[in-house]
Amino acid sequence: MTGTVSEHAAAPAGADLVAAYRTMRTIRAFEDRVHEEFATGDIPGFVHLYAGEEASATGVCAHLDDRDSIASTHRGHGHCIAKGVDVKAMMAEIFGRRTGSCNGKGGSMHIADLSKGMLGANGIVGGGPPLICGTALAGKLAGDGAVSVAFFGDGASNQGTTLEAMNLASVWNLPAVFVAENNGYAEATASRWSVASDNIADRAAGFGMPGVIVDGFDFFAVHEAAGEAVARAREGGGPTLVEVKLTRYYGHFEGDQQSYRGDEVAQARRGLDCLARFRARVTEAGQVSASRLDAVDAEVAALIEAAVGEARAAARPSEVDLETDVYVSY
Ligand SMILES: Cc1ncc(C[n+]2csc(CCOP(=O)(O)OP(=O)(O)O)c2C)c(N)n1
Ligand SMILES: [Mg+2]
Repeated sequence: MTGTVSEHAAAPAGADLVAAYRTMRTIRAFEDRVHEEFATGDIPGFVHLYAGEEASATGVCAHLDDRDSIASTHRGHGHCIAKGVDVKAMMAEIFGRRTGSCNGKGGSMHIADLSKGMLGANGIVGGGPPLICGTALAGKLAGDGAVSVAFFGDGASNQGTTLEAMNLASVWNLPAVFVAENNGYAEATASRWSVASDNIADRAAGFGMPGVIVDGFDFFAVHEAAGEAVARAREGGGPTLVEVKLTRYYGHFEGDQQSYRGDEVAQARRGLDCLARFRARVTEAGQVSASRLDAVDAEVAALIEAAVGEARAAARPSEVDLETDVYVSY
C-alpha cells in the first residue's frame, strides 16, 4: 500500500492489547452463545454469525472513536461490539425484547446505535458503502476529522452500489475506508467463482485509490493496514480499499447445512484462529500474561451469561409499541 506509516499504525501495546483481546473474545463468546440460543428456537428471525472474523472488526475499529461512523452488514454483531454498542442491549435486541438497542423491533440484522457511530447492520447486501459516502461527506464539510468505514463482504463487492460508492468517494476525496471482508463465500457461492478479479483489492486501482490485502486471522496485520487507511482519510488523503481475507466459522445463516464446503473451517480453527494467534504472540513476547488474558475470558463469560439472562427476562414489545419509532425526527 502506498502512503506513510503513521502513529495510528503503530503496533498496540499494554492496555490497548488487553482491550483488543477483550473485544475479540467478547465477539467470539457472544456469537458462540447466540449459536446455542438460536438452537432453542427462542430467537426470532434470521441470524448470521461473525465468529472467526473477529480480527477484522477489532483491528479496524481500534482506530475509531464516537465521532467516526461505520456501516455494517447482515453479519453485523462483531462490527457493533467493536464499535462499542452495549452488549446487553444487543443480546436483548436479538431476542426481540423492549430493552434491546432498537427496542426489540429490529433484531439481529438491524442493530444500530447512532450515539456510537454505528449506522446499522444492514439486510441489503451492498447497502453500506453508499451510506458512508453520506457520513464521510458530512465529516468532510464539518471539518471535524471524522472518518467513515464501510464493512462489506465478497458478495457485496460485486454490487453496483459498492462500486458506485467507491467511485464517488474517490471523486469527492472523502474520508472513507472500504473494508472488504472476503470470507470466500456469498451464501453458498464461492468468491473464486463469482469475483472476477483475483483480489477484491485489485479493483481499487480502477477508482484511483490504494488497495491492500490483509491476513484476516492476524489482528496485528489488520490493525496496521487499517491504521494507515484511517490516518490517510483523517488527514485528507481520501479513501482506501482494504481487503481482509478470512473464514466464517459458522454457516451463512444459523441452520445452513454447509454442504458446499469441506474441512476448511476445522483447518482454520486448528491453525489460524485469530484469538489463539493473538494470545500466543503477546504471551510469548511477554507483553501480556496468560493469567491476565484468562481473567478477561472469565469477565467476558460472565457478561454474556448476564446478557442472556437479562434478555430472556425482559418484556417483548407490545401492540402499542407498533405505533412508535415509525418516523425519526432530526
Ligand atoms: C441486495 C441483496 N441481494 C441479495 C441478498 C441475499 N443475500 C443475503 S446475504 C447474501 C450473501 C452476501 O455475501 P457476502 O457479501 O460475501 O457477505 P457474507 O455473508 O459472506 O458475510 C445474499 C446474496 C440481499 N440480502 N440483498
Ligand atoms: Mg462473503
